[in-house]
Amino acid sequence: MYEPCFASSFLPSSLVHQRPARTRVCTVRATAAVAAPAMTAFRKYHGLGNDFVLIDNRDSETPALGAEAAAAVCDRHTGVGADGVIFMLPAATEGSDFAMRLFNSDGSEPEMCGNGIRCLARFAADLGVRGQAPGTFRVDTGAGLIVPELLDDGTVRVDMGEPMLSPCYIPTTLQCTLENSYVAPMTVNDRDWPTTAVSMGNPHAVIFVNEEDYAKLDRDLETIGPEFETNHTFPAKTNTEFVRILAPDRLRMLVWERGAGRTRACGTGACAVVVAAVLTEHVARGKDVTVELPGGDLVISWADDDHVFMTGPAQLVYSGELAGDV
Ligand code: ZDP
Repeated sequence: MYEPCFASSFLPSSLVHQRPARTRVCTVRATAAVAAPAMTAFRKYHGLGNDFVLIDNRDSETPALGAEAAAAVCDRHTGVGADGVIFMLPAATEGSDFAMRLFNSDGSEPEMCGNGIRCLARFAADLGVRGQAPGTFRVDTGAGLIVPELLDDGTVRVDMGEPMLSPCYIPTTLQCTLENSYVAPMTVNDRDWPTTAVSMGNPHAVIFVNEEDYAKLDRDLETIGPEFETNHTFPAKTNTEFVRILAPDRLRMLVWERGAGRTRACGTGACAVVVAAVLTEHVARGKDVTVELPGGDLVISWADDDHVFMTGPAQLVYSGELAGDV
């Protein structure tokens, strides 16, 4: 387990010679580092089994790992094993506390990550980072400013901002617009799937299915998932959620993530699912909806001010150091 020399610095001492801005380091470890390969301190967290390697990168605008190294870290046999790697970067806009960037497990870079930002908020709190408002962080992301709040019960509630429904912004060529009741067919494996496209900063294709199709999709997800992910109607690829309506306030979803495949949970996906369910009049606007994911439940509401709120857990798994040659 990694132990920093000083509580004020989360940097591994082996990196200090490259990062003079943070100075107070015990001599022995700094000397030893000259011969050792560069090590990068990390902590691993998960939100409902959607797991991430988190790196404190506030001393540089450039992520400590490139896309290829991040993908290697995510490998479950030769790396740490994760669905993505998340970097806490210096604030990018006035009034924010820090910025988030992440790589999916295949090395692609998404705009946002719902489970990941809950983990990032927990990570920041665990490192002693203080937001400008107590218990709340203002985070710059590729989807704009996102605001997670640490609740007393240990869960994290996130203001995920407003969904985007305009096809050109999602981006999709499917005309899931008001004129079409927000549903358009996506053809995959010779079948037309009624799809609602929603962006939570990142693209989502939401498909409501019956119990029988849900079970079959679950069995076949590894083969059919990539067909949705790379469908030509989503030029930036897409995350895909298959959803069953269990009750007006309870949905169950299965997810195939862009760049990460089958995951146990997807926060932006759960938000997109509730937005799609409101648009298609399956659930009510402004009410808490429980979304059952393979890894557990998230509570989502699409509030009257258009912002989507997501509440769920984020847990520390362990701390460590990445070897320089991962
Ligand atoms: O948009 C994408 O490429 C997603 N794979 C990003 C990750 C989304 C995530 N699962 C979430 O919780 O929102 C982390």
